[in-house]
Amino acid sequence: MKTYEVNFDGIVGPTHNYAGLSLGNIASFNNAKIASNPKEAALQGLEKMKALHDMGFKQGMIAPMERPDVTTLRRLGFSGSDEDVIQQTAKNAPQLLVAVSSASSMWTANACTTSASSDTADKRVHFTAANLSNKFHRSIEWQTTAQILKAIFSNENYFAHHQALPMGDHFGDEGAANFTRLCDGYGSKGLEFFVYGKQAFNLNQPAPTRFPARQTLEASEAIARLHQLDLSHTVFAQQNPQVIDSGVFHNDVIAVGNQHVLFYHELAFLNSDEVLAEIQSKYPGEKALEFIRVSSESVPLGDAISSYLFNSQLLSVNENEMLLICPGECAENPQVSKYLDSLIQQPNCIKKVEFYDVKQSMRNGGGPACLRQRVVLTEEELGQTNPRCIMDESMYKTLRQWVNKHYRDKLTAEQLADPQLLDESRRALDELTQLLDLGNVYPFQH
Ligand code: SUG
Repeated sequence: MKTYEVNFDGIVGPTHNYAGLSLGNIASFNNAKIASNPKEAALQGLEKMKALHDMGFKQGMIAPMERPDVTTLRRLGFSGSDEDVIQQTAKNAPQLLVAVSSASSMWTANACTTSASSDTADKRVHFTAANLSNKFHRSIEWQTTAQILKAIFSNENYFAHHQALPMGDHFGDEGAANFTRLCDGYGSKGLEFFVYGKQAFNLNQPAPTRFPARQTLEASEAIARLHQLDLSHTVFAQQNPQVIDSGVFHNDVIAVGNQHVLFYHELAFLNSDEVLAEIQSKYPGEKALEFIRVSSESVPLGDAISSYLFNSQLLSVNENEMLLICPGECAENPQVSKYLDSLIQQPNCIKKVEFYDVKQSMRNGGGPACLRQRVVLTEEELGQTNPRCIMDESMYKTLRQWVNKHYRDKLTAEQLADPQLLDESRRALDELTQLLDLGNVYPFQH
């Protein structure tokens, strides 16, 4: 049966802003407090989705969160009308208002980990919403994320949904940003490649010292158990602590894989040779794996991080050719651009590179690959997926109009206290749930 890799991109929410909330994410810190343009951010996201759809890829979308998150503010002791809650928070805890207003759910690579049905024992597609417990502003995403995932993939005969892992540092889970599936074809059995930042229960192991390790080995192991993955085809590898301390807060900032290809920076993994040998020996496919290693000499680590070269989408155009969708910043960086020119001349599968402008997202440390969750679906599973959440020409036009109608083109931290923003945002999301046929997934709808 035909099997697809469907990219589900996050629709950027109406409160997209720059708040410097993510320690260890250099772009988030560097751009803290500049004014954002939510309308432009959402349109940039839609353009990328539409471009992939036009190239013949299956493209889906995931709705944003209700923000500011008044429910969380109430849990933290603020009371009165919704307007009162926001005003009190703005006055007494402005940093908290900023955090509960983040549109960070747009980076759906972190929404969950997804396993393909050809890799799970019960032959269902499995989803675990990520607890994102390392960052407060992201730890409040998972409940709504889980609801939205259930509204897209509702048939339990095909789809299994798990609760997020327990909150706290020991089971810090950042979803598919630290997970790669390697396979001959999307429908074949795959190799599960989990990358973690530290071991939480074993403090004698290497770990970053400057910036946090957001994914633990223990979390990755729990996901593998929940998703009933075959451990003989599963690899758990440690990210190089040095790169985390340099600003590589997720593995997808330093490596990307697709089918039988792994494109990675030579500093990405601890004990790289052993990791690659284990992948090689556990690979269930028949194709020869292609490890495309990028040296520090070709692309220094700093350039890889600032350009987000590895946060690109690697897509199969046909049996033998792949396309790399890079952020525009890669074209602007002379060293990276030179490297990409040479990459497509080398004897490997990557034959074409295209650049997309996702600057609004990039300023918060989110490139093309952060903006999408990959879901491998057979034709039959795709037939069971909420059709309104799959992009087509008419949905693209509808969503563009929806963004143009509801979104502001400038937002600063001070404006987050404007009670009208909450109303605007709720009106927009209420309409969106109808457009995407999601039912009532937001607290304000209950
Ligand atoms: O979690 N940035 C996100 C970026 C996530 C990128 N995702 C992947 N690499 N898959 C984060 O650090 C910044 C928000 C702010 O500072 O306003 C933020 O949350």
